[in-house]
Amino acid sequence: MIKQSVCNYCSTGCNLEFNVEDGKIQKITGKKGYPVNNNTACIKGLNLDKQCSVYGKNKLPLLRGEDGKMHEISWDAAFKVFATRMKEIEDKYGEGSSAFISTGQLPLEEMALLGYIGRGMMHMEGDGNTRLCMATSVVAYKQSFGFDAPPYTLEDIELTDTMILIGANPAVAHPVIWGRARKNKEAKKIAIDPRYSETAKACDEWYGIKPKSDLYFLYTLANVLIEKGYIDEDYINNHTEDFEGFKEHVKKYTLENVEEFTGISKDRVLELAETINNGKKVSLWWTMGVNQGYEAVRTAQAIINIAVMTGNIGREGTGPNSITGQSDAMGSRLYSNTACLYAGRDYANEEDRKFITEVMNIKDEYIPKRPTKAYPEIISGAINGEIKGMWIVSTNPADSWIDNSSFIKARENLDFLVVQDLYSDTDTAKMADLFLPVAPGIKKSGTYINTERRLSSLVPMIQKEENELTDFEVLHGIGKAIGMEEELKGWETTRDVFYLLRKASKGTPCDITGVIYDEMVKDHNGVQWPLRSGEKLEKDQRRLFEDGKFFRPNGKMKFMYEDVKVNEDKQTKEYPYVLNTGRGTVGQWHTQTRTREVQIIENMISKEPYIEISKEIAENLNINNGDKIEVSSVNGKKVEVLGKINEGLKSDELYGPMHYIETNILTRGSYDAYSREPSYKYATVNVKKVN
Ligand SMILES: Nc1nc2c(c(=O)[nH]1)N[C@H]1C(S)=C(S)[C@@H](COP(=O)(O)OP(=O)(O)OC[C@H]3O[C@@H](n4cnc5c(=O)[nH]c(N)nc54)[C@H](O)[C@@H]3O)O[C@H]1N2
Ligand SMILES: Nc1nc2c(c(=O)[nH]1)N[C@H]1C(S)=C(S)[C@@H](COP(=O)(O)OP(=O)(O)OC[C@H]3O[C@@H](n4cnc5c(=O)[nH]c(N)nc54)[C@H](O)[C@@H]3O)O[C@H]1N2
Ligand code: SF4
Ligand SMILES: [Mo]
Repeated sequence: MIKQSVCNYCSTGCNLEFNVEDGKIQKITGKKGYPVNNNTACIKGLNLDKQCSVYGKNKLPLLRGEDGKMHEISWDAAFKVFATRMKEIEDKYGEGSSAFISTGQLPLEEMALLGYIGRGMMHMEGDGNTRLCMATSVVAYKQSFGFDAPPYTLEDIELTDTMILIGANPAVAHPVIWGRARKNKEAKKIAIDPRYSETAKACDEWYGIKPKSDLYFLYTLANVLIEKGYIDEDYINNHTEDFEGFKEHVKKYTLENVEEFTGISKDRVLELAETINNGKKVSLWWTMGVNQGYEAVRTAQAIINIAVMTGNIGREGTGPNSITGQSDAMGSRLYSNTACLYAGRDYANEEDRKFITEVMNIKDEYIPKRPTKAYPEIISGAINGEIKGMWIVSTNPADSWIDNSSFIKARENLDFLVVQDLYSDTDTAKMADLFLPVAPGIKKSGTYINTERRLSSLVPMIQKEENELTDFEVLHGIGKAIGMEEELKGWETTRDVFYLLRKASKGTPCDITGVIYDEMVKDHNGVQWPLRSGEKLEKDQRRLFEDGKFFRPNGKMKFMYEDVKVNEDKQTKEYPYVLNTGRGTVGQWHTQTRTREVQIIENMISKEPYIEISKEIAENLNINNGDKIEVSSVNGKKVEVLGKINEGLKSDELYGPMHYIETNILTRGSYDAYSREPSYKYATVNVKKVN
């Protein structure tokens, strides 16, 4: 039997066809005709059948006993322990003394239920690993457009004539999207990245910018575009606010200083300005090289400003386009009840609260009064004793958190740590007091929203085994154990929750009241939000702002800007190099808990942790490719890893793939002021050859 479902790795949201016979997945292929990935898929999606096939065999929860070891207990006992211990913590330390940390990797129905139980019923703080990833784009779009609204449709990649990629490496991180870009042979492709990345190599031009100098560069570029009159005055006059302020602001970012600050010569800035002006359909795409920085929101907004003032928005092949990361990053940021009230609503808005109580049948006392503490504040709260209970759902902060030794410190001060994961042997799960095992995506149902706002359906491919529960079922078990059975009426199935969320979206920019699940999402081509009640789904590709109306009260986009800040982490004699970090290979997914199950990926990658060093560092320190090196960081930690020479790195640059725990031992805890997203891609370090 052939069944269709969405891949639950990255935010591309490829749909796959699973050939299932005798309760086993025999073959996986890209779904033909699906608007995202027509027939294609990457190595991760094609090996989705390998989930929990080697690891993750335990189906019953584990509780740490007095002997310090983990012991199997029944699900009922586990739910009881959860409820009792969390209640004890609230009684002893007060409201807000426990927190959950969740993910952009669960379907939105599970996220919504987690938000209801955690934030609503249990009064926890609750944030997601999306804070490590998309928070910058969320804040940038919200301030500029009035809503967290990425404007594009993926077809814009094929329609654009000028594609500018800023801090994005889709050749590795979004291979199917990159495959579509490569097909657009006419488009001029430009990569702005300190590294000569896989994507930069495949582009027509590479701007090897100094790390974290993008804001200076973009303001200078904007200044040149304005001075040369390469702007769309009609668009600016009719659809934007405070362009004059922005124009004044960027005047001080002159070509004279640009090379010193950014490493890019003034001629090349001029060249880029000409390219933008010559393009009829210019699109600017950004990912983590922008989002993970100490002035990231303003950098993302500088990209937005350039696209809008040149009239490159709301038309085919244009846009200031943030690409998301995790499979449901978009769903979790809008529908999880963590960053905002359901459907992008506001906790502080009385009308929004009232509407949610009515349509979702949630009592007002179960709607939080304010947004949560952000992830960094949850971790620092645990370190300083404010947070005593923690529930980690589908993320692995022991590896992925910035300066990750601070997570160990946080853990040491917790009274109770619960980890809910596929695997009991992740670095985080190994520290848990209570471990809740769950079924992998191939055994459950729900809805994901991909990078271009498309809803698609996760469909169970194979049956669960005895005692195996999905996250949805675990959440229900917890809800009942805390005495909220009555409140969960109407939330029985993922389908129930989807329809609650659909109702909650009414009248918002992400309105999905017109979505009919079985006619549009499941076994179909998916739907991009919005689709309002009564609207027909006429096109597979829909972009926002075609009418020039934005979501701010006056309908206009607002230019957001601020002075460039000095990077506090300066290169010194002691720490003369810069550690950049990010994805390593197409096959490796984050902290590798899942992709380690796929033998062909394992055969291709380095099992031993490594950090790449520049040719110059290697020569100066007499390091050969594959030698052991010690890397020490400004954060006071050091690691021993293999040193791999990468000629595409700047002379003072190192690159640490995030897939190995060692990389985040070295990163330095600094954050963007507005989004609180960690600045993962810059820490000063030193290197030594280990003899
Ligand atoms: N194979 C694979 N694919 C993935 C993932 C995975 O783990 N494995 N993860 C998914 C997730 S959650 C995400 S968020 C995406 C991330 O997707 P990307 O953001 O594309 O990936 P990264 O490698 O984190 O970073 C992109 C680039 O930013 C550059 N960069 C670093 N500092 C700067 C800077 O100061 N300025 C500029 N302009 N560039 C800079 C880096 O050199 C790097 O090439 O990938 C998704 N896809
Ligand atoms: N240095 C550096 N660090 C980074 C980054 C970087 O660029 N550089 N990028 C950051 C970014 S963008 C991201 S998104 C984060 C990602 O960081 P993490 O979220 O920590 O990475 P994952 O390995 O995807 O962790 C997901 C966990 O959920 C489990 N899991 C999978 N499916 C399910 C499920 O259905 N239910 C449950 N309950 N569990 C499940 C997996 O086994 C795994 O343990 O890392 C961040 N860290
Ligand atoms: S590109 Fe992303 S969504 Fe598509 S198959 Fe690969 S991991 Fe899955
Ligand atoms: Mo991410």
